[in-house]
Amino acid sequence: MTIKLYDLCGKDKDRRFSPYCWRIRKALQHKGLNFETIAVPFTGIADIDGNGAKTVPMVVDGDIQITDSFAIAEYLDETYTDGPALFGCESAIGISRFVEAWTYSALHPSIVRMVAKDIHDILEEKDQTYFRATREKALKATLEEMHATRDQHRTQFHSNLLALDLVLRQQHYIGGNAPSFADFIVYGSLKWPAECSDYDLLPQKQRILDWYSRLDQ
Ligand SMILES: N[C@@H](CCC(=O)N[C@@H](CS)C(=O)NCC(=O)O)C(=O)O
Repeated sequence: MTIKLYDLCGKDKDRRFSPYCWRIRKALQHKGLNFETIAVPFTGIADIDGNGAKTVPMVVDGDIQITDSFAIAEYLDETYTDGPALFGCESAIGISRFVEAWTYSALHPSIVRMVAKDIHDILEEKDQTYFRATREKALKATLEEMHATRDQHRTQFHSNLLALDLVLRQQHYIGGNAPSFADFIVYGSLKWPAECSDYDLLPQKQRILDWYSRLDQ
């Protein structure tokens, strides 16, 4: 049976820019599983299952329905044991939790401020109103204010990526010799601005650019 992945979209339904949904798209591809994506705008999330879902990704696999990208990855590894692993062992789950928290706390605050206005501009009107209201409240600045200071956030973002550059001096992937869910977490966060903005925010660090392009296939 084909797995369904509910995936955030812009006004153009082919515009998919959610970092969390990209993690799961990569995880499904990595495991060689058949899946289809279903485009959902911000204001359509609550209607996905008629149950008031709050976030995407949501994966539906037969009778199973799961939200939260990390829980989905754990489910896929536990259920589909034949394909390549996303974690492989208990400690990899624990370390991936650290990578998830690092990505959320060290990368996302700069990324969202650099591209919030660009995200707004690719949404349909109803979503634009929702996005502006929720993000301006959460980030305590208007989309235009964030846009005006995005070069400062890029400087901060580049210094926060030092940890990734240091790891890639030792190995090809965060997970070692092969990609794992930890790589997909960080990759998804860099794919997010690439899919919703023309702003050039990746650092000119060859190891990071090479790692990103190996995953971006
Ligand atoms: N912890 C969740 C976070 C998912 C999340 O925040 N998704 C965003 C899209 S990138 C969302 O659905 N936001 C809904 C909203 O802002 O109303 C996960 O890992 O799946």
